[in-house]
Amino acid sequence: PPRDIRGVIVHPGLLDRAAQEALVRDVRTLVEAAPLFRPETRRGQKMSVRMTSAGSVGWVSDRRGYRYEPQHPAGVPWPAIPRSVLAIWDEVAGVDRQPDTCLVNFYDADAKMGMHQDRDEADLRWPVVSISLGDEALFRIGNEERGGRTQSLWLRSGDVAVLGGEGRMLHHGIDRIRAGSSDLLAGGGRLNLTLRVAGA
Ligand code: MD3
Ligand code: FE
Repeated sequence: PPRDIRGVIVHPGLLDRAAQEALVRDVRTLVEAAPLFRPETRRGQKMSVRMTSAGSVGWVSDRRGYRYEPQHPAGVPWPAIPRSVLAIWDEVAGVDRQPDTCLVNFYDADAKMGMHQDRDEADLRWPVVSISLGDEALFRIGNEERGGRTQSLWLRSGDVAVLGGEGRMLHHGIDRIRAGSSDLLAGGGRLNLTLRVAGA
């Protein structure tokens, strides 16, 4: 059954092994068209997570800041969001609107993501759907304001989270990956796919 952690709805093991393998194949094809890159923060620090996107726009970050752009940094359009990924949105998002972007995050054994809010989308009322594949990740959920108490939980391969309503504006991050905890990805690591409505 789904778990509700302060408005963050987690569906543990929603995706079976075959569905996870199919997603990994589709993401591999996507990454061939739009290679993973390491974004830089506004302060010029390379992030440890490697990223790319699919959809009509994709998330980029550099010294000019965080934003959605219609092209990969290499100057090519982002590939389409795979049908396999859109089908998961349709199953869990609960809204009559399709996402226009899918962010692909790849974590190697040492990657992490600091606490942040997702607020680069034009309308913050649309939910975000997150799909975890590969190694387990220690996910931390905070508050709408910075600081305060936090709750941690492990996200495992095949888990799907829906961040909507009360959960949408909470600070959150990935403290660490449990390297070697999954054999889904050859070479190890973790993939996280986040589907969003970025445009107006
Ligand atoms: C809670 N990614 O890409 S996904 C991100 O596992 C991001 O790669 C993490 O945070 C990852 O922005 C966490 C789960 C998630 C995504 C969006 C959220 C949790 C969220 C938005 C609001 C609250
Ligand atoms: Fe986020």
